[in-house]
Amino acid sequence: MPLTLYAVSDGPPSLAVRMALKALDLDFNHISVDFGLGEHMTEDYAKKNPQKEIPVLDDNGFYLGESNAILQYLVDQYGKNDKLYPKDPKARAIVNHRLCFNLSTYYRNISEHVMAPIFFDYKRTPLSLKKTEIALDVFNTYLQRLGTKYAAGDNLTIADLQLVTATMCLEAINFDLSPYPLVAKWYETFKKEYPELWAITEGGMKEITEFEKNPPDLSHMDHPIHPVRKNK
Ligand SMILES: N[C@@H](CCC(=O)N[C@@H](CS)C(=O)NCC(=O)O)C(=O)O
Repeated sequence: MPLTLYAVSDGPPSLAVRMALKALDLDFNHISVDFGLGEHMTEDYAKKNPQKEIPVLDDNGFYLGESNAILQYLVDQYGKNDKLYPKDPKARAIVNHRLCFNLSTYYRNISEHVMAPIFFDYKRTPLSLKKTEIALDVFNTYLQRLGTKYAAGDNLTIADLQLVTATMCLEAINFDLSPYPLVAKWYETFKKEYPELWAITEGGMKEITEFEKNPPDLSHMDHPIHPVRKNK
């Protein structure tokens, strides 16, 4: 039985997993989860992922949430080689580090600044901007110190897939990356060298750009955490 991915079309973690499936040339059933309808908040969905988050991978009854874990599993289980997720301990440690950096800091801060105010009743604030700028500055420093073409080495790895989808959120709102020249260069290199992967993420970016202009109406949603914007 092929793999099944429960994904959302504009969600960076979902887009990173879809890029990995493409890079690994794996067939999969693509189940689009409707975030606006709260399809991920049902008890049935919680059987697949008690965190009620998207994406979820189903490999023949083996359910896995958390996009970093999914990416690691896909390469370990199905990769024809270990390029996307090297087995050498030091090379792997750098990939793991960048994945943790993305989850704890980079995407977390970008998401708070860019995504949360689009979907819910949050504002972009000087603090959310500052946290985003610090995250970008740190990423720029990592690129400078390692001195490689990609985030964890000279080859593309799963860390780049996550970091690219996070950076895409910034492009979606026309955020100026020029103060972070190595981030800007790395991002453009990825687009140029992996157009078939970028096309997947670009599709999500177009949706976010559209939502930035016309925020989605989620006023019907009863979200357990996020304040829902009430339409005027
Ligand atoms: N750490 C998780 C985050 C996944 C995540 O937050 N996904 C969003 C959609 S992009 C979600 O499901 N949010 C649930 C909600 O806000 O109700 C991962 O990397 O898979």
